Amino acid sequence: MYEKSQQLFERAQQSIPGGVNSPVRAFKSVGGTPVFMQKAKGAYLYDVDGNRYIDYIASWGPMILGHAWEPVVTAIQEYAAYSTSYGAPTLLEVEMAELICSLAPNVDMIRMVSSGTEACMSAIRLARGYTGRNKIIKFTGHYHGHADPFLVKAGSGVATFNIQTVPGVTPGVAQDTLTAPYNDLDAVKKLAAAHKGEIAAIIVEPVAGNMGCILPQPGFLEGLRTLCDAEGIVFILDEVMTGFRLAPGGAQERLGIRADLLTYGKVIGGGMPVGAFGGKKEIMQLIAPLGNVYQAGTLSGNPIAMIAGYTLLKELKNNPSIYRELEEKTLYLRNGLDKVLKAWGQPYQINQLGSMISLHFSEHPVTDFASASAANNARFPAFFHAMLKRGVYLPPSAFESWFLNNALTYNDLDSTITAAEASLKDLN
Ligand code: KE4
Repeated sequence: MYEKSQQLFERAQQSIPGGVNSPVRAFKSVGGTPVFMQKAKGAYLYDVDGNRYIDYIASWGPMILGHAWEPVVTAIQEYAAYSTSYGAPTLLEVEMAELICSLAPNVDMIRMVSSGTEACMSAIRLARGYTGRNKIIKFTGHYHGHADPFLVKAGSGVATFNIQTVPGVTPGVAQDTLTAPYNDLDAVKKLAAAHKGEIAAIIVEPVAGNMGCILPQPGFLEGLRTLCDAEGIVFILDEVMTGFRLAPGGAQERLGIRADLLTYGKVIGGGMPVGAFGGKKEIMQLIAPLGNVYQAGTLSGNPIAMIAGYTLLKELKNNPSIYRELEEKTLYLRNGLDKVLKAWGQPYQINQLGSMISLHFSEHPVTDFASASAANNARFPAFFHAMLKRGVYLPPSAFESWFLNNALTYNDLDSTITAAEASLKDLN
């Protein structure tokens, strides 16, 4: 079933650390061999052994309309012929910036970069430059990319591999990263009081997606907003996952919250390497060459990445019914899973908002990293592989959100629910 993937994985490990270019792909926490993909179309992935999978990773978020969505493919093909990079400003970058600003009401200015990590690290530097303060607050289990300041109690692969302290992150850096449990406003207030006048920014995933999908408790984000206003702290929403996925205006629109700075990635590039950070002009104007907070990138605003992202975002803006369709499909999946899990009879939780969803083998609600970690995560690998062999490709970790794409049909969802019912029996 996976012979060619196994051969390729053996070969890949000779020249690539762990055989992958990003740790979460290695199947390390679920065991077995990562399947190597050959191609994909719509909601389906095809691996090198010819197996077909219904995809619930969507490249960790970007493929919101499904793989190889025709208009993006055509746009890339056309623009590649003009050159794949200039290193000079282009009209496309202006159009992309204007489009994003039209979708996020409090984004006056935006700077394009090439990954979510770059977006988040730049936003933190900017907040420090703007406030003249050094410390940041992040939340346990949240993941903002692999820049040093964020690799303190981080989520995603850092949580998956249970890396308590990442070698190479110096104490000098780590000391400026304060952490609090997600959804614990009192803990944040205590940190702010203990470090009065020292905190440059609070950065948060408005809907957490890197410890499974975990929703903000009512009042939590609003409480952070109020605290930031009171203490002169820059409020940063990391919308790399939620941006343009939960609504055209992302989590800000969906949850009715406003940040000072936003970071974006994933959907914004339509599958190409794109990130961005933006927000209030008063802050953004400190970014070089306007101001002295230096940030740069050879391929920032790359024309191929821009046209891919622009084509996708334009579709999402012009057809917001996509979000209702996506949510209806996700609720259908959620209800179907609920039914088979109830019949299975063991403890579980399903967390979901919009087209983000996750399953936790937990007796108690999963509201933060501690409760996500306390789940019976030893069950997840068996469930993952049971689903994989039935043609359903889930994120290979209990500490990740699933992402639906709008190419999924209700037949695909029914097949997924049926596969889950059979897979749960394998767990008994
Ligand atoms: P990238 O540098 O991977 O483009 O983005 C970093 C990032 C920042 N903020 C949030 C909320 C994120 O979820 C991410 C990246 N997400 C992971 C998936 N959990 C990317 C997958 C991977 O690491 O391969």
